[in-house]
Amino acid sequence: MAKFEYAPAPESRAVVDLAPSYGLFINGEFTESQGGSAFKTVNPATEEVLSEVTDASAADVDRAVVAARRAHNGVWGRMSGADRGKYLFRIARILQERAREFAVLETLDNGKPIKESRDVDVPLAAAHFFYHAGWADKLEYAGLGTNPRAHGVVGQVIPWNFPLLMLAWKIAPALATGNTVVLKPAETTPLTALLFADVVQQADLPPGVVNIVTGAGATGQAIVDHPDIDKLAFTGSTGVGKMIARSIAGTRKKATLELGGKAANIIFEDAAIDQAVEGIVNGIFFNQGHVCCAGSRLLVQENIAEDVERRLKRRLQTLRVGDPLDKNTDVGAINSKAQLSRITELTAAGEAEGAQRWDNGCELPAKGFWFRPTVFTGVSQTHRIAQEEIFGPVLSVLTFRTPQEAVAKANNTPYGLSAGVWTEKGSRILWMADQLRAGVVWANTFNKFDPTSPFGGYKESGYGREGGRHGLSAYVTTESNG
Ligand code: TAP
Repeated sequence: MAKFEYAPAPESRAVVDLAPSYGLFINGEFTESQGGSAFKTVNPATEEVLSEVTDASAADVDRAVVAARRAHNGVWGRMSGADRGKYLFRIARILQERAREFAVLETLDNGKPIKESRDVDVPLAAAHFFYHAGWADKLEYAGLGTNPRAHGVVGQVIPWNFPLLMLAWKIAPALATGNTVVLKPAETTPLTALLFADVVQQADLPPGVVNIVTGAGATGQAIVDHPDIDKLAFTGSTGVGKMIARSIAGTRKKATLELGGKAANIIFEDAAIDQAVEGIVNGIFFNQGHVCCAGSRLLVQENIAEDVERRLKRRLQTLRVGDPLDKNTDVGAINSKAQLSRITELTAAGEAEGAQRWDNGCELPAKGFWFRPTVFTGVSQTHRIAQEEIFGPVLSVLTFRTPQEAVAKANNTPYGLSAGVWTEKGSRILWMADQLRAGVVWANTFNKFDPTSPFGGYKESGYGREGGRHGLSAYVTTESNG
């Protein structure tokens, strides 16, 4: 099917003011590293170097933790909830005021389409601060237990797929509950976290309440291992999550782990097929499939499978893949060369194991990291592409005959983060939601996020929840939970 020709509609990047290099944000100001080195962060759509960023050493992490402890004991931990709330409201408003700057920078550093950073990442990040600002003076009435108190200093390590949004998921509840933070953004996407440091200054937050240390895995490990961290909040791969759990076993540190997923998006024969096709596209091609809760396994009822596949492939041929800054782009660049290699390796395994590979045949830019929207049919449950997280724009299609079989196949995964159900029958939605071992079950929609709604996984997708009252509870101790 032919696509409409659109003239290019690039968003201007003039709104972003990039420094050639960045230090670390410790105790309210940008400082030089002590013994660390530097690395470059690139635009994955062009391979252009955007800036040079500090690879923080263990000594830098220690300075950040000391600053956070001082800020917690001296100011933030003693401040009334109402006053903390004012700071969070201020941050939320500044994020809204500077929304375009954040959206363009996120797209440059991450490769995601501007329409997603503009309409999803940045508004949701602001919404998280607004939501948690509202809780700051009401914690005693949140049903968290008797006399909720902050842990103290929280170490936070986040991934590259939603850099600003994951920062908001971490920092907003931590600050609302009276904790101070040391946060490490991912190596390939540090820039919006550094711009957030600017927002922290603009909001006049007391020094040391938020500290941003950039770096790679070793910097994250230094945060995990630091003896004066009271709680850890990690989002990332299950492999690193397990290492963290091992590192802190036997210590007094609390932890929440938000890890990987291999969600089933389940389409019943009575579903509204065209709407379901949109839900499939949103489920796996949103954010290039770099989504922990992506609907990467399509389970479709056998008698409608051919029809769904035909309509899906036709729809995928209309997706625009290319310049992430173009407002018409649907699918942007893969975040890094390493991630592209992983997707390439896993899709090759899918073919080798006997699944049928199809892609939308679109033209790809000559420079940068790109992968065509891809669908595998004839997938069986033992295939690697049905078991392992690909974290790219790749859908594995399986079929089922009965609701029981759909549940058995959906739950046949080490993960349990999310699932989707498409049917016209309300009772079936409720039955499925009850049977599926997944932290979030969407019905007749997919990838919907809201700060009021707890998000998190079962099994190897981690433990703890983020968002809603359940997310707050991870950031406090009470007389009942110690
Ligand atoms: P990871 O490789 O696990 O990296 C996540 C973060 O941990 C990065 O900041 C990383 O630094 C850091 N890190 C690496 N090794 C570490 C160590 N030994 N100790 C402490 N920190 C360490 O994951 P990723 O590739 O960035 O993200 C993709 C994964 O995250 C996927 O599996 C996805 O499902 C999961 N994810 C889950 C969720 C939720 S909410 N469940 C949300 C988004 C992503 P570097 O950047 O230098 O590697």
